[in-house]
Amino acid sequence: VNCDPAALDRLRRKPSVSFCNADRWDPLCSYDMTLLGIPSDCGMVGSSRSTAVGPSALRSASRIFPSVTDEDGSGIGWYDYSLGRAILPSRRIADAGDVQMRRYRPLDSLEEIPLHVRRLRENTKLLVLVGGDHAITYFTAQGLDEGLVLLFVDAHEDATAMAGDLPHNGNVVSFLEQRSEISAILQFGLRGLVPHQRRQPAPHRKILRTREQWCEAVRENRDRPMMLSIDIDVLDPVLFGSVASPSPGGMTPAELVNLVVDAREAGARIQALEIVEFAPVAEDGPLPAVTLAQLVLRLADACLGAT
Ligand SMILES: [Mn+2]
Repeated sequence: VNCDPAALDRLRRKPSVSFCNADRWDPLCSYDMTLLGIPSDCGMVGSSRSTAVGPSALRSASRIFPSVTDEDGSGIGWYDYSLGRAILPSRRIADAGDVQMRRYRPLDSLEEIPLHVRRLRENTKLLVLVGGDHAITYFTAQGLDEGLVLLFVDAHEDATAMAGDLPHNGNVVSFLEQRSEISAILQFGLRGLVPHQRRQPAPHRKILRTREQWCEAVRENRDRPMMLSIDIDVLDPVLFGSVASPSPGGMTPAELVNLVVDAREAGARIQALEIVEFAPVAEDGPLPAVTLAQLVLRLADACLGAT
């Protein structure tokens, strides 16, 4: 894997449409938020859908929310009627394109992910990573700071037994549990039924069932760097069905935003917001991608907090 920054920058695919029409990422500028697409489906098991189209579907839908820039280069943000206030006001947003997935050498592409994450964090407060299947978390987390706390919001535990050298979207948490640079894994949103003999979590992995437990666990870890990994199947599939493994029940988009607001108010310093498992197919129509585009803006606002 080539570590030269300029060579790494050339490896990212430049999309024809950027997220919300934002500027292309430039190493000489600084940003509040940079979006990176990771169109991997290497870790998908048991679904005919693919997460490889996630970033491009999101970008296309986001065109109806164009970002507008002031004379000084900062964004003017968006007014959110449902919140009754501006979101992402004065925030500088960039789109860094997609990690290039090489079909014949997928492992090379996956192993480059931490390098891209480190590179983009040099001039970015909040990195927004759009997958891709949930196995990418194994690689994105390696690009963040030592002692990382992983906030893992998902309908599923993703902790089945490890098999082989690389994670898939059903066992990525088992692999993440083994990484010494991750100090805690806090899971929220689990639902549904599995066979009763599930593995016990490692001592540093906590399954949180209530908002109070969530806030308390975030508060205990507030001095550590954090990454928020959201499996979009945590939403109710009636409201958002473009996922590989829908599970009945689940959150509304507004509840998900409020969960992140709670985390920030409990002191979370979120370095990266990751959204995975978006797997649209043509018959879903355009609505899920529009829902997700709005949600990405609201979640990023919740992570960054007041200007
Ligand atoms: Mn997952």
